[in-house]
Amino acid sequence: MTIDLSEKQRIAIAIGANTGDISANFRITLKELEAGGVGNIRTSKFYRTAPVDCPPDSQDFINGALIGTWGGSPEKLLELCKNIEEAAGRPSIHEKSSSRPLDLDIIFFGNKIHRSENLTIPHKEAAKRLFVLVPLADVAGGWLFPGKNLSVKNILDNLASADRSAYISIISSVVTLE
Ligand code: PH2
Ligand code: MG
Ligand code: MG
Repeated sequence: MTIDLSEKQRIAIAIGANTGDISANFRITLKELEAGGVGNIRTSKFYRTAPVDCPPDSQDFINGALIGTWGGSPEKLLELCKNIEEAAGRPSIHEKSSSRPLDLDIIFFGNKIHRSENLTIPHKEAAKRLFVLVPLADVAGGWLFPGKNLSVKNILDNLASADRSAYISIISSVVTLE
């Protein structure tokens, strides 16, 4: 599918980290995204979440989500996110699910489905992960998942019923970042 870049897209990004100065890294991220061209940013609440499919002894994560607008290509947005991750101290080459001071995952790009060698949107795991869906529902609950006839909130509700205890644990772990 080609993407009309004459028009700004609504985008959604998941933000997460489990090492380093997470508050500082998230604060800097929001500034850098804005400086890099992301408009009208709105952020979710932030949640402490247990590591999912991570190496043993990984620390808890802080997870959130944000929405905004973007006038360039998905690849350019990915480049901006990768640059911000690297500036926060995450090596560009890393083991999958290794601990990280910052992870920025593009979840949605308008209602587009985008697949290239290094980028898949919607993010492959988004619809399966409570640590993505809970914060995403704060800012994009009604957003229809491209390729599915369900909103973020619908998918979250289904997953929350299937794993009630993990859901309760996340929603009762809202954190305040300085
Ligand atoms: N990210 C992962 C793997 N596991 N677990 C939590 N709780 N939060 C994350 O952001 C996370 C994870 C891969 O990116
Ligand atoms: Mg991730
Ligand atoms: Mg990532």
